[in-house]
Parts: sequence; C-alpha cells; structure tokens
Amino acid sequence: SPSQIILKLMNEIKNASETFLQDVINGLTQNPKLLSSKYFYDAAGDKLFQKIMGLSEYYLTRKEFEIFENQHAAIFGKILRYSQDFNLVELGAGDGMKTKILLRYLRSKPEINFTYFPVDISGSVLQELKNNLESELPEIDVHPIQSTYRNAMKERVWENGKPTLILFLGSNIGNFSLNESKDVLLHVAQGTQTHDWLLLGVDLKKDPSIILQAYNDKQGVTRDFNLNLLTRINRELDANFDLEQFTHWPMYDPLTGECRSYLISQKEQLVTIGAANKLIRFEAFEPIFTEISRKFSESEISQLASDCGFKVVDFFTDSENYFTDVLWQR
Ligand code: AVI
Repeated sequence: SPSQIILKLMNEIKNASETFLQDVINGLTQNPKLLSSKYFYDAAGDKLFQKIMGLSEYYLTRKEFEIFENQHAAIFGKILRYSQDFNLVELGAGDGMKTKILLRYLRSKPEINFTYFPVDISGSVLQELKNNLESELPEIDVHPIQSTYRNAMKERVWENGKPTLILFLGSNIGNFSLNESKDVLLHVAQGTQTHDWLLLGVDLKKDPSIILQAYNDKQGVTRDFNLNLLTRINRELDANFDLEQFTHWPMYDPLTGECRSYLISQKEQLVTIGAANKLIRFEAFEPIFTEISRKFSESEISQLASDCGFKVVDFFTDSENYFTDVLWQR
C-alpha cells in the first residue's frame, strides 16, 4: 500500500543518515582523520563533479570520450564476434554521457540485441538517466538498478544465460584503496560467468604535474568539491565546520600512483557534530584524508586482472596515453 511504501522509504533514509553519521564520527575520531569520498556525491556534489568533468585540467573524461569516439567499433568487435545478444551492465552509470556513444553505436546495428542495466547508488541520477534515454534513445531497453557495486554483483538481476559485458568506466576503480579495488573486482569476477567481459576505465601514470593539476584546477572547482563534504556534514548532521578554516590539499605520489586529497585545518579548533552531540578537536594544520584517486601503469593493470581472475584482451588508449579502457575477460 502507499503508506507501506512511504514507511519503507522513510526507513531507508533514516538508515542511510545513521550510517553517514557513524562513518563521519568513526573517521573523525581516528588518527589520522578521514572521511570517505563516497559522501562527496549529494545533489551539490553531483553538480560540482559535472563541472569538474568539463574543466580543461580534468583530462580524464575528455580522454575516455576520445577513446569511445574513435575505438567503439574495435572494442565491440572483440565482443560481438562471440555473441550478438548480451546484457550490458554499467557499474556507477552516473549521467551516462560517455556510455551514450556506445549505446548509439549498438542501436545502429539491427543485428545486435541487448538490454542496458545501469547500476548506481543514487536513485535520482538513475531516474534522470532513464528519462534522458527514453527521449534520446527510446528503442533501448533500460533496467535501472539502484544498488552498490558489490550488492549488484551479488544479486545479478540481469542473469538470463546470455553473455554479459560489465562497464566500469571513468577511473571509478581508482577511488578505492588497492585492497578495496581488488575486493570490488573479485565481486565482479564472482558475479560473472566464464567468458563474460569487463571494460574497465583506468587513468594511467603520467607526468605528475599533469595529474596534480587535474585535482587542483585554477578555478577551484575541485577545492569546492572537496569542501562540499563539510557543507554536507554541517547540513545533514547539524555540525559547525567553518569552511574558511579548511583548505584543499591534493598531492600525487608517482611511486604508488595515488593522488590523495586532504582538507587541512588552518588552526587549532573545535567542531561540533550536533547529531552525535560530539566535539571534534583539530590541531593546527591537521589533515582530514578525503579521497584517493589511483593511477596505474599497464603492467599494474595486467597484474590486477590476473589477481582478480581475468585475462587482459586488449588496451584501448587515447592518442597521448593518458587514459585506457582495458577489456578483460573471465
Ligand atoms: C569519480 N572519480 C573517478 C573522480 C576522480 O578523478 O577520481 C572524482 C574526482 N575527484 C576530484 N576530481 C574528480
């Protein structure tokens, strides 16, 4: 009944905000302090990330776009040789802008039959994507799945005996620690059958100054994106972070390939998290670790594939070797 649906929704919202509060308190009472970048993406964060994707310094989106524009036929050539009928699952679909290049190509081939299953944690993002595809590519069969990557791979609602291609694009895999990224890819392996495919978008190791600029743009959009986490905590958890007293500090380590972002407390200060009735003490210049964005070499990608039970089929790379979409097969 409608009242049951409303109750269920209210419960989900309550649980989500309780986990957010717990994660924030856990993270801020650890040494060093940390907050998970998965909380960047509220409505304001989604907008800021859209803006980041259009920045001249943020080459990742542009490069992956180039790869899809120039190499979609080669990418699908590898897959379609085996089956013209498949499931297309996208983990972290977001607004699906780049995926549309692939969807348009697939739709232009009458012999190809597929259903598109975009997976995203954000219900509003999925609804927008579905509406957008209904008006732009109405022939495509779309089944949105609101879930985390790991749960989606456990539940596999698409399973119907057909081969499956999983898309995991945009360097989203880089936002996990190395152990977590292995865990996510192992879930992908466990949720697929032998001969299924994974197209993984990975940012490559390159000149460190190019990487650092991508996370430290001149306009300060990435700074605002990082600081938005504090705005979100202020609003949702009744906290009183003074945004003027925290600065954005990204750094890139060419050895590990980790671009890490921090928020640095500019002075000794106390912050109240009202929802937990807790005071958090910051020392002067104490950092909060907020994001990891890992870059890989081709050999590290091959190692990751074999660690997670996949074979590398081919690397599709842009003209400057900045970014790669690598095709793996189980
Ligand atoms: C979503 N993710 C792949 C972005 C990245 O590049 O790691 C998030 C981002 N953080 C700062 N700028 C963009």
